[in-house]
Amino acid sequence: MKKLLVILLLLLVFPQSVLAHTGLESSSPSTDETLQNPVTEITMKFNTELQPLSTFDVTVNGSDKVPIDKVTVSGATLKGILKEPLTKGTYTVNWKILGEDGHIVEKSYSFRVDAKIPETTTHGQPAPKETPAAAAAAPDAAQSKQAPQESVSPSGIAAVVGVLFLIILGAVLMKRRNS
Ligand SMILES: [Cu+2]
Repeated sequence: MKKLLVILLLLLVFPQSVLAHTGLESSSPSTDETLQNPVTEITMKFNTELQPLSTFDVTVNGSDKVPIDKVTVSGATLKGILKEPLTKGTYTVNWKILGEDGHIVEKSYSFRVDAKIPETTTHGQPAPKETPAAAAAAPDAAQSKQAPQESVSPSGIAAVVGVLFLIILGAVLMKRRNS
């Protein structure tokens, strides 16, 4: 009984261990970014470590899935290499991660790519090469901060209700024993 009360007390003192889920901190490409260069990989940084089953997929213009070669999880980073570079369209990254606390969190964000694809059918003439200046000007790999958009999930509410129930149950049992 004493042990149970200690656990309940700890849950009350550190409620964030029950309520705070893992969330996306930054990504490359970032949310709503428009890129002028083809995108070859997607990297997401989260605010806690991720568990191995975490993954994501990418859709283009709200429908077709884009093939991803490999998704890797390393610490708090989720990274995927695309089979073919993304060149034109609105891409949506749908991530589904297993956080440090064992909760599944799933959300999505979008970015746009409007890359100039070199012409290859100009009668033997080589395609115009991109100048280094143009390449440097592209806002590639920007790690921009995002406002946390996390909401309390039903599992978080269930955890709080469960804890409250246990406290009331504990109090009732204690009272019975004392009387
Ligand atoms: Cu959680």
